[in-house]
Order: sequence, then C-alpha cells, then structure tokens
Amino acid sequence: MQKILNYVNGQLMPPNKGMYLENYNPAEGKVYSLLPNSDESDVALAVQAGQTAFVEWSAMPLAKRAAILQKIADLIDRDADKLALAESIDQGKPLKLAKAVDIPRASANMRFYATASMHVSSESHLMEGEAINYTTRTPIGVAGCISPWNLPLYLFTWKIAPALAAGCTVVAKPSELTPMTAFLFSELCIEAGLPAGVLNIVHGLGSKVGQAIVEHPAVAAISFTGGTLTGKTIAATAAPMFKKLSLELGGKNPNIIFADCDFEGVISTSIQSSFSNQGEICLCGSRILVERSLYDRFVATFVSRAKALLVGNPLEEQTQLGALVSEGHLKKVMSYIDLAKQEGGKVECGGVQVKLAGRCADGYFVSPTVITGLDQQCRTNQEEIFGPVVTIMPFDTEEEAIAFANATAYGLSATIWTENLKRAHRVAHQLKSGIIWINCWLLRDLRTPFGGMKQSGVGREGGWEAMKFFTEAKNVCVKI
Ligand code: TXE
Repeated sequence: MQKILNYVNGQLMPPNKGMYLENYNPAEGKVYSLLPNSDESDVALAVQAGQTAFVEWSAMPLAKRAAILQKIADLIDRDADKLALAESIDQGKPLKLAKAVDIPRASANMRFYATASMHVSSESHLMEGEAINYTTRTPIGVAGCISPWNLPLYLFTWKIAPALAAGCTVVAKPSELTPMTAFLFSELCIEAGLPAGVLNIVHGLGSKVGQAIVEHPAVAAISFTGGTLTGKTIAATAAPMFKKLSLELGGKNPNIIFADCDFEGVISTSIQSSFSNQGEICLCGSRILVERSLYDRFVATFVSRAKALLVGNPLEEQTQLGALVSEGHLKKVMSYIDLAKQEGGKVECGGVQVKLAGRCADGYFVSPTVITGLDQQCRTNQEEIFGPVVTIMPFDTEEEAIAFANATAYGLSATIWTENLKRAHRVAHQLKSGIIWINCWLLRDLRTPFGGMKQSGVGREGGWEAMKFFTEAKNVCVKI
C-alpha cells in the first residue's frame, strides 16, 4: 500500500518512529494509503531545518524567490489532472469540481503571492524639519501553517504561499484526513528547486503534530484554518507565548433573499452556496432567510432543484455531490439531521444516507437536505453542520432579516439578494460578517481581506493582509 512521506529539510522521509495512520477513500469507505503518524520529534527536526533555511531564504533577492514559487505553480498546472484525481479520491469531492476549482486555485495562490512579493513598498512618515521615519517589514521567521480537509491543496497553498513569498520558512501540517495532495506538492517543490528546509511538511494527527507545531518556541506565527473548538485550543496555547495568530474558523452564514430579487439567479446560486463540495465549505450559506411574500415559491422551487441534484461516484462526470470526508463526519451530519427533527423541523427533501451500487457501496454519501419550520435559536440554526444541509426561514421586514442574520456566534460571510441598491448597501453595513456578497456568492478576488468576525476567527488572510501577517514592522526614526 502506498506510504505518504514527510518532507523535511528537502528530503522525503518516513516519520522518526516509523508509525503510520490509515488514509481512507471516502467514496469507497476503504483504506487506500498510509500516512506518517509523526510526533514532536519530527516537528523538532522540521523546525530546525526551517530555522537554518531562514537565513538564506529571507535574504534571497525577491525576484529569485518569486521565480521558484512561479515554477511550483507551473508544475501544479502541468500535473493538474493528476492532482485533481488525487484530491477527489482523498477527499470525496467530485473530480469535476477538483479540476475546475481546487487545483487551478492552488496554482493561482502560488502565482498571486509570487508576484505580490515583488510589488511590496515600504512606508515613510516625515516630521517636517525634524525627522524622517521609515518602516521596514521583515519576515517573522519560521511560520506554522495548519490546514483542514475540505479544500485540501487550495487552503494549504493559500497559507504557505504568502508565508514563503514574505521570506518566512514554513512547517506545515495538512489534515490527516486529506494528506495526499500536500505529499504530491512536496515532490513538486523538490523538482522546482525550492531550497532544503524552506518548506517542511509533517503529516499526522492534530493533537500530536499540530499541537507540537503550536507549542514549539521557535515557531513565531500560527496560521490555522479549521473548526472553532480547535481554534480555541490553539489560541490558548499560542497566546501566552505571544505568537502571532491568524485563525480562520467556522461559519453559520445567512443567505438573505428579498422578494425583489432576480429569482432565477437566486435559485441557481443558492443551490451552489448550499451544496457545493457537499456543503463542506466554511462560506456555504447554510441558513436561508426568505422574505415572506416569496417564501412559498422559493421553498417549492429550491426543494425541487435540490431533489434533482445527482449524488454519486465522485469520478463520474455527471456527479454533483460526492462523498463526505469521513465516517466520523458522516455521523456528525446525520446526527444534526436527527436533531433538526427533534427540534420540530420538517425535512422537505433528503435527510438520508445514500447507498450507491458497486465500488461506492460503502461510501459516505448524504442526499441534499432542506429543512423548514425551525426557529432562529435552535441548535440546528446555531451550530456549524458543515454538510449538505440547509434550513429555510421566513422574515417579514428588513430589520428582522438583519436581526436573524446576526443571531449566531459566528460572523464569517453573508449573501444578500435584492435588486434595490440602497437596501443592499444598507443591509451589508449592518451585518456582522467579514465577507458579504451582494447578488453573487464565492466570487473571490485574492486581493481582498478574507476572514470572519466573532467566533469565525481572528485576523484576515488575502492580499497584503497575509503578507503583513508573516512580517513584522520596524520603524526607524532619523533626526534631520
Ligand atoms: O477540524 P479540525 P475537524 C469545522 C466543521 C467541522 C469541524 C471539525 O464544522 O465539522 O470544524 O472538523 C488540526 N493543534 N471545520 O475536527 O480538528 C487538524 O489535524 C493544532 C471548519 O476535522 O479543526 C487539521 O489539520 N492543530 C473548517 C486542522 O487542525 C490541530 C474546515 C483542522 O482540523 C489540533 C474544517 C490541535 N490541538 C472543519 N487539533 C473551515 N473553517 O473551513 C486538530 N488540528
């Protein structure tokens, strides 16, 4: 069986203790490869390699550094089909989606930050007749990047690209549920000539490898995407060590639909924002709020479109929803559907595990699920489910829509549908979310700040925000 290897100090190597974990193909419910069950000794080697490599990498001319990152992007493009297939097998997502979104975005992340690093300029502040201040930004050192399983290579590169472009070296840990594309990525880094120790990838459990990265005194910054509870644990460890922290956590995002919307646009985009990637995207609009005069029509049309979605073998072209990432996650999603029923919800469609024939007979498939009849405060409407499950609730006034939208502990993203320009802006200003889409969803410009309010996280990624995160400002004041 294939063994995934760690990537430490430029070498692909087994974990120190020779222990491995089983890696599942979620569409088949079967183990298909093994990944290192690394521990703090592997992390210690990786951090040491990062510290040594930092001297050369942080001093390398920007253009040279950028050329290596661009080369990695070229190699991702060259191997796009292979990487997309690996992502689909490892994660359960439709191959078509991995080809259209995940892998192109991984190379775009590398290219975006490779070129961004060459456009950085420093600030200066003149004190008339007295002094001049100039501010430099220097890379922070060894950065820890911990990424999740929903968009594996996409989010892995989203973290390491700005870190490397800023001149940091990195110790990264992909999710133990989806390690394959990060492993293939390490082979591409070697081929691209990335100097040894600049990027180190240590595979294994969050509680062992992730925790060891966060605890290591020589790791100066932690960039994490994952669950809110894990984020709390990481913050509790890192904050007393005065590490820089960027936390991208969960969401319970409202999709607010006013009666004056473009109805066809709303339906087709809401199907996407509800069920893309099996609903395993932190930006999915899992709470759909609809103005009462449109409510019945919306529910009828949306439910009929959700029923028509094809859940199937992720490798087949016509499949629209693949498998959930793991058996554990399947159980979590199913338990929330049970909870919704206990809370008085009506399952309008779906709500069941899908049993496929043949190769995928034991896979973790759930039908697109739409639930109505719940109030805003119930647990189903407060907690992140992270699966193909949405609720629909009516509202009567703009004020009520805003109150409902803001009525959770999360504040990641929100979508507003209306043809009334003034209302769109008015509502956007009152929503407590870091990312707002008006009449669209998941339209991403990599220059914009990305992140959430409240329990959706701390800090922002994207554009200069990420470059700033991985660098430290130093002000020099010169008397003239
Ligand atoms: O994520 P974890 P899980 C949400 C979603 C999901 C829930 C739990 O609701 O159902 O979180 O998912 C590493 N120190 N999101 O448990 O554990 C872990 O190995 C350091 C939202 O799978 O947060 C993995 O690499 N690292 C989300 C990464 O953290 C630790 C994406 C994420 O895993 C660690 C995923 C520790 N103590 C889940 N414990 C989003 N915001 O997009 C775990 N890890």
